[in-house]
Amino acid sequence: MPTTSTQATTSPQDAQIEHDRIIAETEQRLGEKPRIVVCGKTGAGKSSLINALLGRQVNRVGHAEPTTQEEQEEAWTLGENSLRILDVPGFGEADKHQDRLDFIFNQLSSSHVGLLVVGAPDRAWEYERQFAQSVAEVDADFPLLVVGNRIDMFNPVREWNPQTLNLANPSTQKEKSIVEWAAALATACGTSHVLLTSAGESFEDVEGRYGLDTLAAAVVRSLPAAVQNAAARALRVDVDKRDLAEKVIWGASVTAAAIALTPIPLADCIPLAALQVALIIKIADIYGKVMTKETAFNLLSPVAASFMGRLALASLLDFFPGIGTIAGSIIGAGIAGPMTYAIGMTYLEFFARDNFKPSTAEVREQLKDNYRKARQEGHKMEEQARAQRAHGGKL
Ligand SMILES: Nc1nc2c(ncn2[C@@H]2O[C@H](COP(=O)(O)OP(=O)(O)OP(=O)(O)O)[C@@H](O)[C@H]2O)c(=O)[nH]1
Ligand SMILES: [Mg+2]
Repeated sequence: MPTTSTQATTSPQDAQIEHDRIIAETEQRLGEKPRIVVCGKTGAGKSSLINALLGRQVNRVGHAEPTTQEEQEEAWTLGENSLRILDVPGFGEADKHQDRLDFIFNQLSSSHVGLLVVGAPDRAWEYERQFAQSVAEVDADFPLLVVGNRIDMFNPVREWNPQTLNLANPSTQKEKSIVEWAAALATACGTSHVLLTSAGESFEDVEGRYGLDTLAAAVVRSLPAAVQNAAARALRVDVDKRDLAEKVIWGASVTAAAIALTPIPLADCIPLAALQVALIIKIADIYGKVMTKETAFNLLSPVAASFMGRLALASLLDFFPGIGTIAGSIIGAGIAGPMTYAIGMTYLEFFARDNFKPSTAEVREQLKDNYRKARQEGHKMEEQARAQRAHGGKL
């Protein structure tokens, strides 16, 4: 029976429409233009490749010595939309290697796709292997595309015709060398596929360029994965922030319990209020907001203000059952700890949702709920406060 090919044939126009759609959707979902960071050893041809992709000579290209010394971001127009592409100084120079890596790893969190450019016919891939491995360790799903550049440099060097190059069915010595090199490089970098390019001997060498459209298409195809990864990353950051905020709140609550180990009359609760103001400022800081003492203090109203005797004590008693009577109100460790904890958790919930100005009604509702939960931890806070005091821990 004759077999029919089921392979879809996509016209260049359809491919372009699809790319436009993916890029536009990515930008919308990320809330910013996708950013591609181009990394690799010095001399691999990163700057040359960017110039060729952009069709503009934006980056300085070197000859013998390391060239790019500072990062440079450019707009990369692809069809109707554009991406951002970042050139960074190369790694691999003994005295600067670690600094360069640190810089690149700092850029990863604000980038969406990485290109690891490797210059052919080099086979010393230890730096690249380590780099790809470290990226996977830092962010397992970060899309890192490995690009084998300068493939025109395989022997015989003069025999370079990008138009007739056939890497699907290699027959010439050059084609076979390229394919064998790419397979070994893929293994070294722990990837299944290497994109092969030639940026040309110089910017003017337009005829010598190879693989740039395929590279651009691969970058576009990696964008949906980049969106997913960015979302997962944001979630991880949120979890990290919450973890940190909860630790800070717990620490402040134990300190509050320690302050009140010798029960204090309500009227003398200034140290507690100060501690809670500091706590609010710290939680806001974790969520990226600079808050003044005044704002934090106002936020604590009506709760903190109650401590200072500014509001009716009745409202405080309403919030925190167990304080005692209005006349003889004193705050002990079993109250001060949970109270602080409830205040911290209440503002954490607001700040995590970007609400830095909750209304009094909102605060009251949350606070009551959180205080009920916090009281169950009151004993633990008091125990830790006593242990802290016994060990001479500072308040
Ligand atoms: N023949 C050939 N030469 C290339 C190719 N790509 C880059 N080169 C040459 O390789 C040298 C280094 O290129 P750059 O683009 O400066 O390399 P880089 O990776 O940006 O290097 P640093 O900025 O030092 O990190 C230059 O002489 C380029 O002309 C290529 O595909 N083929
Ligand atoms: Mg460069």
